[in-house]
Amino acid sequence: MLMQVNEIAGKFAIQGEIADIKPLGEGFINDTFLVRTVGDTPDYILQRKNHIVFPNVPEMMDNIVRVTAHIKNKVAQAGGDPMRESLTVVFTHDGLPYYYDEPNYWAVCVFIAGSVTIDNATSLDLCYKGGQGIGRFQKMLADFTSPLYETIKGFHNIKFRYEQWDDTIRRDKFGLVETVREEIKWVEDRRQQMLDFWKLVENGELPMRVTHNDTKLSNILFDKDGEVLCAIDLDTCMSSTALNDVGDALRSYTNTGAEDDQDLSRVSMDINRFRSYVAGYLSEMKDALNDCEKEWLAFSAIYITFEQVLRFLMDYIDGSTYWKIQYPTHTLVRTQAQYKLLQSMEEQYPEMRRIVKELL
Ligand code: GN1
Ligand code: MG
Repeated sequence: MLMQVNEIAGKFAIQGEIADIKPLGEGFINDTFLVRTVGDTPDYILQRKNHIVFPNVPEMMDNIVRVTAHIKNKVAQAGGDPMRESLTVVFTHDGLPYYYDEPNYWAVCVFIAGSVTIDNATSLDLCYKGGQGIGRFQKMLADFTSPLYETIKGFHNIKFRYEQWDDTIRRDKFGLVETVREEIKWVEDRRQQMLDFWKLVENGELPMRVTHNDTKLSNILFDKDGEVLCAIDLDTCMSSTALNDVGDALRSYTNTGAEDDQDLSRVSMDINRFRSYVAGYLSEMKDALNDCEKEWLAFSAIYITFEQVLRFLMDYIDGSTYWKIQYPTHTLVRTQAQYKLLQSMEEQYPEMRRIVKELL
C-alpha cells in the first residue's frame, strides 16, 4: 500500500520531498492518509474518495474547489489567513483537483500545521465555538450563488430517504427484516411527523442555502488553543437547509456517549451542550434566519438524529456496505445508540424549544 500511495501522492503538485505517508483517523467512508514532507514544506492530506458513496467525484471536487475559493476570498477580506481558515485543494500536475486511478479517485489538500480534530465534546466552550464555526461557514457562503452539484442525491431529504427505506424493506436482501421488527417500528412510528416537517422545505418556508451537511464535531478543525480554524470534509457541501447543519452538529456534540456505544446507559443528550452550541451558532446566524428556521431550530436535532437512525438501520438491512464496520452488527449497534439519543432529545424537546426562544 505504501508504494502505491507514494506514487499517487506524486501525481499531485505538492511541495517538498515526501518523508512518509500514514493512515489518519478512522473515517467511516473515505480512506485518509497524512503525507509528511521533509523540512519546512507543508504536510498534506491524501484521501481515497469512496466512489460508491460519491458517484461523481469530479463534480464533488468541482464543488469543493469553488466553495473553498469563495471562502478564501471572504477570509482574506476580513484580514484572516486563507491558508489556515480554509481548506486548500492541491491540484495534480495535469491541473485536475483529483487523480483517477481506476477504479479509485484520489484528492489532496494542505494539512494545516498545528491543527487538531476532536471526537468528543469535552467542554461547553468547545460546543459554543463549534456552533460559531458552522455559523460563520454558512455566513461566508450566503452570497455564493452559482449552483453546486448534488453530490449525494436526496442526502438530507427525508421523503427520498423513506422511498429508499421502502425499497430496502421490500427487498429484504439478507432476510434481516424479521430480526429487527422493533427497530423498524421506530422508523415507521415517525413517518407522518417527518414527512409533515419536510413539507416546510418543499413549500419553501425553510429556504435552501449553501451548507456543509456533515457537521459532526470531528469535521471541524481546531488549533492547539481550541479555536476553530475551519470546517473540513466538504464532500457534501451543497444546497440544503441551514437546519440540517445545526441538527447534525447537535446530534454529535450533545451525545454523552459514542455514536456506536454498546452501553446505552451512557447515551443521552446533554442539554447544556445543546444550549452552548445553539448560542454559538446564533451568535453568527441569528439575523440571517427567517421565522420558520427559528421556529424549527430545536427540532432540527430530532430530524437529523432520526434520519441517522433510518440511514443506519437501512444500511444494516442492506448488508452494511455504506459505513465501514468492525463487527457484523456494528451498524445495528449504531442504530440502537442513535435511537437512544433520539429518545433523549424527544423527552427534552420542550426544554430545547424554550432555550432556543431564550437565545433568539
Ligand atoms: C458519515 O464522512 P463522515 O464520516 O464525516 C456520513 C454522515 C453521517 C456520519 C455518521 C457522506 O460522515 O452523513 O452522519 O458518517 N457521511 C456521508 O458518523 O454519508
Ligand atoms: Mg464525510
